[in-house]
Amino acid sequence: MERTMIGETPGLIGQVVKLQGWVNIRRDHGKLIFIDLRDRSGKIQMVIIPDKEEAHKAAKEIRGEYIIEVEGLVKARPGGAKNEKLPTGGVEIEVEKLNIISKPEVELPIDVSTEDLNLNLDTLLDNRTIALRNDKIKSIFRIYSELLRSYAEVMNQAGFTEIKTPKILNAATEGGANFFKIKYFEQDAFLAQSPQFYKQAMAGVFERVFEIGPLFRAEPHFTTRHVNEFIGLDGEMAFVDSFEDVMAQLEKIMILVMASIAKNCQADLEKYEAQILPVEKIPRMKLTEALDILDKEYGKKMEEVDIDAEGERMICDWVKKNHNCDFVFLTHYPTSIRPFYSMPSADPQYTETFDLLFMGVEIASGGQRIHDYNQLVASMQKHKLNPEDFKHYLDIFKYGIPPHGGWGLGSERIVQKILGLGSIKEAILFPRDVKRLTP
Ligand code: AMO
Repeated sequence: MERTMIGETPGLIGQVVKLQGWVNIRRDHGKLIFIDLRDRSGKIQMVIIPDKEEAHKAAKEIRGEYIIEVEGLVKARPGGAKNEKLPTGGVEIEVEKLNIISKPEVELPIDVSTEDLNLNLDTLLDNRTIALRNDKIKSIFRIYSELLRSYAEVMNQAGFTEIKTPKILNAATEGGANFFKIKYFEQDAFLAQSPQFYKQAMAGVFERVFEIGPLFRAEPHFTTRHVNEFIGLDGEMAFVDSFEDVMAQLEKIMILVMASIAKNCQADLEKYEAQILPVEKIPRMKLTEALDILDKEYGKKMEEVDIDAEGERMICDWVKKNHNCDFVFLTHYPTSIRPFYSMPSADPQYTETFDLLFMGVEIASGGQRIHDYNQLVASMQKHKLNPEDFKHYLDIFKYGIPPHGGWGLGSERIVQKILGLGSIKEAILFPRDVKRLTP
């Protein structure tokens, strides 16, 4: 007999089916044994009556997280679907045969059958492969999967070619000190902080490219929004008139991605009581305007033209109140705090760059890039970088490239914020932080 998925059972009343999955929980009522079984499509109640002697004997042995196979009759459940939120709440399985496929050797350290695990972050991450079996936690990664899927889909539709670029590099891409240096045979190498150079090079080949890939930052921070390995959703596009074109494109992408998640992950979002506000237009303001708002409305003064995590939260709060939007673009960051490849504005103290904030946190940075060879060499020198170290990158410009720009989006922060998770690490299967290299 072929395997049936639990989600299909409501349409199969009166038929005998074979199911395989995990035992969520077993409950005994007198001689009747009830088992909640789950597979990738859902969860269902099964009943084992004493008359089915062999199945009943096997069922008595069963505990939570046993992996079993059953054959049984799909029956309309007394009381119907109204007691249960599950789509399968209206049916149950009267088990005829039951086999144990695999079972835990030892007692599980945590009970994953409860709705909320209520564990502290370290316990949750230390027992990751087990905790991930919990329904509510699995929802995080179904939403994450939809984010990746829909990002790729909308980027393809917008004419972007998907690329994969190397993560072991001969130079640090983003400057600063937050790179990992590794031993690479006889020489030193760096783990990619971003696909910046390669995506720019490929914008000069395919016009529009995107990459979904791992990025590494040696940030010694213990915050709720930093990890040392994350997945970037990068985009780069050629023939832009200004960085406004880049923002307009990213705005379209975010509108479509958020709509996809809202549409395709309803049940998963509900578990977190998360609501996705439809996006139509993302407000834009200069960083200096944002700083004025912080000063006037929140009494917060920044010493330099820059914004910190608290300021980002406040600006998002202000935008939400005044524009009913969870997103905002802050633009024109000072040259001194942007990477050397950023296109300067007419006033060269500032750059044609932006950050995209979402529900209180920066989720993307981007802008127009310098595409003129001599201007780029001069900018490197200003940033105290040695052009000799960037020979291959500079070749892109030496041989000519159209005006271009792009963005880097942090995928995990998006999911963290949609679901209101306390830490970005909850949105990563196996997060890497300053102290954590396992599991
Ligand atoms: P930036 O350094 O701002 O820009 O990174 C882009 C986005 O990546 C995410 N991010 C992180 N997420 C989790 N943990 C971290 N430690 C971390 N660091 C960054 C954030 C951030 O907005 N090359 C440019 C992008 C570009 O201009 O195209 C860059 O890397 O969501």
